[in-house]
Amino acid sequence: MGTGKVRGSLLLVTVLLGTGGCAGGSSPAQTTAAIPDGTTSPPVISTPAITTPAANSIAIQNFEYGAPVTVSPGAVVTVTNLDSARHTVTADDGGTFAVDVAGSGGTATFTAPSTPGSYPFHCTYHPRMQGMLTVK
Ligand SMILES: [Cu+2]
Repeated sequence: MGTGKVRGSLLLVTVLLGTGGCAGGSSPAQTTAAIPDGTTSPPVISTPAITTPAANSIAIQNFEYGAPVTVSPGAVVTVTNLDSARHTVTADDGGTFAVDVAGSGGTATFTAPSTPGSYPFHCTYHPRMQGMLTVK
């Protein structure tokens, strides 16, 4: 216990001396370290809606229909024509569905068959254009 008291006195002296020495005003700059307390933005894991090809849609580009499209029975399918040329989406059977889509971003919609199955289609202007609509 006795030693503790002595230590305390010495400490007091040291502090006093230190204070006197700093009379010049050149006190060590208090490094006000910006403590990232509360400023740390929590990792926002907001999954940005991955823009998969819009559901129930067919995009025509470069005289191609793109990947086969699968839709629900009776779904409304939107066709977008990114070519400058006009195209159609015409069911090979001729009557299930058929839309004419203006070029340069034209769009059209048709209703998918209500019966599940695979419905190949083509473009009446460019018969080599072949696509596939799957209903299930
Ligand atoms: Cu075409």
